[in-house]
Amino acid sequence: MQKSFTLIVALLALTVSSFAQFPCSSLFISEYVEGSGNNRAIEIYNPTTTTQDLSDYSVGRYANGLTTGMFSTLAGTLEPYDTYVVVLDKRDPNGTGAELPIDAALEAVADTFLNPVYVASNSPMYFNGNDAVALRHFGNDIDIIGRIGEDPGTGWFDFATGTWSTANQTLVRKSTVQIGDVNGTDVFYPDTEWDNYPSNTYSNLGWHTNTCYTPACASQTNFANITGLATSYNVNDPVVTLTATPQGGVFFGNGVFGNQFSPGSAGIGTHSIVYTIVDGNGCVHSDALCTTVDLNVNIGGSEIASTEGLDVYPNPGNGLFNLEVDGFDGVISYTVYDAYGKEVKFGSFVANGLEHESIDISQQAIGAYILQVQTSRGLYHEHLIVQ
Ligand SMILES: [Ca+2]
Ligand SMILES: [Ca+2]
Ligand SMILES: [Ca+2]
Ligand SMILES: [Ca+2]
Repeated sequence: MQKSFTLIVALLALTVSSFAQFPCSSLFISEYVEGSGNNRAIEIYNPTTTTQDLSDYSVGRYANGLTTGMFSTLAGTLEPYDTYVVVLDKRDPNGTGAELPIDAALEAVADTFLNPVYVASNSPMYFNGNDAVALRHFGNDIDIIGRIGEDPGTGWFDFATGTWSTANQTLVRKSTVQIGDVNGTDVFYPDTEWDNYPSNTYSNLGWHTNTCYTPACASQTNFANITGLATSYNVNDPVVTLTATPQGGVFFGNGVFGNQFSPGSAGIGTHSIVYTIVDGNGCVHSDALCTTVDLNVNIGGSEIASTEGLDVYPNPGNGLFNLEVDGFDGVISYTVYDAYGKEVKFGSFVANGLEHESIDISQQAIGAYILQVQTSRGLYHEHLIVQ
């Protein structure tokens, strides 16, 4: 009992201390600009599905190894998967020395400007490489660049090569990072979560690529298309190679083997051929086309316009069909083909008024057949179903 109570308390403590620190659940810093002169920017990214009230957030720094920070509260809102670019407010074109204006390209991509006047005790955006920079939510650090309480000299250098750092660089958060670095006291290597760009690079500001974002699958209609399928085939036609865009999906349907469609294997009838592909976001896309496979009938004569006076019953049946002809004269011949175009029955008789002819294909397999009747008035076709 005591043990389980302790466990529950420990679990509760763990839950409280890591509140809101789940992937894709909190804002984080997606870009950091520490350039020449006064060129400074922090880009914030919203990886969540809801609009965030930026007045709950602040940005700032722990200067030169200090453990007390200075922060500026933000304002406005930030839409899901959007960015907010905070830039140091030095825009006076006549400024020189410490008042040097920021580059025009940086000014152009700002969503807000902060700290126009340097005040030693309150200058959050005046970081210069050796200051831990942080994003706060309700006064709590939720993402920290650098190490609070440590002055690294120039800046924190990358572990892999030791050739770049938090000074005179633009750092872009790797797209796979889905949560801020909430631990501001451990060793910091920028290359763990950041890619580096030359000093005064601004072209990545105002947007961020991140794996928290998955586009709605429904927004991608007409993504998959079957391109290599005719609307009709004869049953004796050769195998067809199916094609579709984009490549990499799979085909399904009667007569489909891999990317090959065999009209003969599909058999007589209408078949739905489906192409399915999964895109890079895990969205499933499909395209379906119908194709009809028919018998390749080469006997002359035109189809009888009206089937009045011709009937076959019972159909579907057990293989014993009655062909009824009424009002026809002369020789009537009939042929039954199976689904692969093979003749399985032939017969003929002389009609004189009302006639009944028995057609027996009960020895054939269950399936679909085609009955072709040749009369003095033309041809008549009907599907026979043996079940
Ligand atoms: Ca500093
Ligand atoms: Ca600098
Ligand atoms: Ca850290
Ligand atoms: Ca960016």
